[in-house]
Amino acid sequence: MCDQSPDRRRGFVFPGEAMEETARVEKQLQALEAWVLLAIEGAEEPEAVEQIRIRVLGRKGELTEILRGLGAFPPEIRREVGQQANTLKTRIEAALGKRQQVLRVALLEGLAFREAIDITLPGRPIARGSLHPLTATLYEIIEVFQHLGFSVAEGPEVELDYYNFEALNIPKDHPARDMQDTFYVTDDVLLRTHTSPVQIRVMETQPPPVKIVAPGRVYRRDADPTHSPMFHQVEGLLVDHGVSFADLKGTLQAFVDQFFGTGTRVRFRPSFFPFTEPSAEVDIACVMCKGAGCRVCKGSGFLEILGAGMVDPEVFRMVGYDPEITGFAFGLGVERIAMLRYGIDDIRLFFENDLRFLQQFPTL
Ligand code: 2NM
Repeated sequence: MCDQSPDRRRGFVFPGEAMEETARVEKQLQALEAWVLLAIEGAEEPEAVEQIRIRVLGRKGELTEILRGLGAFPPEIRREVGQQANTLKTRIEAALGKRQQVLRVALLEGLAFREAIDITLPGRPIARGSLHPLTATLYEIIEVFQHLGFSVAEGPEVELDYYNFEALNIPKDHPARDMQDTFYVTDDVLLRTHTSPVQIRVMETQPPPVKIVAPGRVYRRDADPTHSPMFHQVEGLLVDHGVSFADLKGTLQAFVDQFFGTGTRVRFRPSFFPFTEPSAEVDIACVMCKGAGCRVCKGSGFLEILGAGMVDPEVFRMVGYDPEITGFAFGLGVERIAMLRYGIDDIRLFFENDLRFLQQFPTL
């Protein structure tokens, strides 16, 4: 660009050469115009448009150089040719801007087309999870007792022998302590076989009155269609002055009415537990046959649902309570109640996580 003529290198055009030089620059401008506008129209990418802009209008661009060279012309010619050059520059800038805009719009339209979402299509259904039947049963049991004024207490599943047995007045030679029934970790550490140790821990740390339920996992060495080595219990404890067996009966009847339906008959049978005296096993009229006798209740018309009794004064003495205090306690198995409620005959179905089983409880 700089060697168009020896004179321009000197930065000066003599008046005698002006006509000739003007013609030369005008030709350059025409040549430029001829290809630039076509090139801009033909540019298919924003980047290509930018390349043209740099080549023509950049710091060392063709038109930039021409405009710079005009400084060497006498003023009246400079004005004439300069105007032509500036007009071309304006047209090129306009063409560049317009082409960039067209390409941008095309880009966005292409994007909008490719990424278009058909909002008229029906939505894909969202697979909805549901509560495990055991979880739902456990929550419902807890909720009923909460409405009766019981608070929820929890404790460790790995327990000391002391809390699981000793403090519950279960002597060393009691059958419940056999290796057959209990998972031992060490000589005095085990997996709790019931949630009673939670109640012992609560009584150790707070004075009467106590009114709690202790839900949770418990462990026993047992496995058949109605026994699982891990299962769930809810145990209840109420301690206060002047608590009677009538309070226990009323509380359990209220629970049964709420959970199994008002008017469900309840039957107390004498029983034995080391930690309660007197003790009872509690039956309800069979949920299947309403007491007539059927396969579920094995003809008896009744189903055993829990154990209960008046807390033995020996237990109160062990936790440091005045043995004159009174209280009742009860314990129920969540799996057993869920099996009765849903007519399930094998406890292992709860733990296999077979969707064909679980999906039969969709609204829980
Ligand atoms: C049962 C039956 C009867 C019971 C006793 C206690 C405690 F800690 F107060 F001594 N907690 N749970 C109890 C009483 C549990 O389960 C069948």
